[in-house]
Amino acid sequence: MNTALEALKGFKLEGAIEKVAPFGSGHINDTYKVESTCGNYLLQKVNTKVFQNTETLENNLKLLEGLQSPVFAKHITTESGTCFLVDESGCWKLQEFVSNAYGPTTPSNLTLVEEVGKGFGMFTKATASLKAKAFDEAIPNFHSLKWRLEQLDEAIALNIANRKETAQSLIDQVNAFGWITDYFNRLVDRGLPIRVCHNDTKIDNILLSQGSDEFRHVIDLDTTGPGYVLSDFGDMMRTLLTPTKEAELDESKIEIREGYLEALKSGYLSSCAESLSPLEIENLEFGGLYMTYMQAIRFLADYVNGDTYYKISFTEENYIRARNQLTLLQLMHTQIFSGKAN
Ligand code: GN1
Ligand code: MG
Repeated sequence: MNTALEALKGFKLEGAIEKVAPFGSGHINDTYKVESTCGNYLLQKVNTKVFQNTETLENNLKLLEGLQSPVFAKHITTESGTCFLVDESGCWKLQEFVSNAYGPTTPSNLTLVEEVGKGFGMFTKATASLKAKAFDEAIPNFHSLKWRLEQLDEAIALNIANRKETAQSLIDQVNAFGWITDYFNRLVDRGLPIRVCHNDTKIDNILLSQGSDEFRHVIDLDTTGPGYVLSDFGDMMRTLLTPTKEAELDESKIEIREGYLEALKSGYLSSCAESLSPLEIENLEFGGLYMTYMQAIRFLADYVNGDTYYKISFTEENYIRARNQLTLLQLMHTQIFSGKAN
């Protein structure tokens, strides 16, 4: 906590700090709620093993800030005018804590899902005027399925944690969905555009008003950069259609609830349909399969590697997460996509 207090000194904050306490449940960065005499803030310590290029983070966030859009929460700059502060203890950023707002963690009802869709749709619309080329990828190849598959192959070949055998049935399932890569490549060949994407549109990365569930802000902007609409719509499908959390122990609770995809799609398109091409709109549902597949591969590779990337709270957590993504993917395939591909 001392390092957090030290970092806070580098930001343009007027009041005296009263309290700093851990906040939220991200898998990568550490987040703190800061209470001060002139307001509350969210301080984030960026994981620099994952985000190795802090200059890229700075440039990308500046491009978003330039829009002055209410879609994003306001960042507090450092004494030298940057959004990120790099000191001996790491890389930090500070944003306003939005009062009377909350970050949903489970998609509890249809209205909430529609609102989340609307909010991320507002992100798509707000960023449509920006050139994707102006952004650099904060994590190179972040949403490249080809690269994610190569990483899994490498993890299996090295078998560092000696988990290849326990992972085998999941590896077989990944292989059985190999057609997803071909389907994606065909969409790219047909002209699927690269646009500015958030690249982490899971349910946790949005703020809604307490009580009314009205959209307030899109948060966790570090992965924003070039991408395909499949990533942003797909990650919402991955986290909004089933009531289960990623590490749900009871696999039988994973389901695609009736009406949820329609609510998500109608919320999303109500904000940004005019910013999307017909090819993008036609293929939104495939995004769910694409992102759920990629997330299964990422969790599985981390399990095989011995849990070096995602924070875990019990030994088999990455295995369970990968298993659950594959179960969800199977449901998406049969209930949403059957007849369209394969
Ligand atoms: C990570 O940091 P967090 O929890 O918002 C990850 C996402 C994954 C997600 C899975 C930089 O997001 O890509 O989809 O976990 N972020 C990074 O829950 O790897
Ligand atoms: Mg994130």
